[in-house]
Amino acid sequence: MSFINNTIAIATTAIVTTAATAGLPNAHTWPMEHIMVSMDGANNLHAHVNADANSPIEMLRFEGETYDGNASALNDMYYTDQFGWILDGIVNPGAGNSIWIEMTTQTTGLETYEGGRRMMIDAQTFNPIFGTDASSAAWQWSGMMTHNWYAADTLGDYQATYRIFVGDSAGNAVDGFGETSVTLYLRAVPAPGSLAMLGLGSLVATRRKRA
Ligand SMILES: [Cu+2]
Repeated sequence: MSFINNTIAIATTAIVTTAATAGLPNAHTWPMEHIMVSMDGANNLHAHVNADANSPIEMLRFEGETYDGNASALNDMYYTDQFGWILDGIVNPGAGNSIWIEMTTQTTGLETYEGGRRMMIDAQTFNPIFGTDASSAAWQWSGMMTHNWYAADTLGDYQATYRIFVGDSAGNAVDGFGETSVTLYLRAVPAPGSLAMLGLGSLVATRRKRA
């Protein structure tokens, strides 16, 4: 696995929107919110994200949409792929090792499914990760920009805290590297048009009753 500085690549792809693919969720309604993972000269990892408890990333439900295959886990859920893991600068975990991200605590009801590059949603696995559906709490990160899918079926605030460390191929922490942690904040919110839609629905129902 090679870890390279992909900051320049991100700058050029950030302005490109994704194309909707039939049967898959659509990411193009949100800007990216990157979790920047870096390594200093003493081999200590660092992570930075701008979204905090006061500015959580919103999860939205898209009424009437259904998704195919593993992506069907997002059906009728509030979801987002806005958060993306990205390397910042040169990160060298050593031959055979990689960066592992382990969910240590999270709000009950928060689910995560594996994503990838937003330009290639049809290549994403949508496998449950970070403990969702009894999956491992630890996820081996490729080092490439990865936008995982966060989902919940209930309105409200959610958060998840992750341990970020250098591990071998089996996920065992490797000596000589300093680990770090980061907390992501999310909020499941009603869609902007949902109240108007409710109003329209009740109007139609009233008319039917009178007919
Ligand atoms: Cu991104």
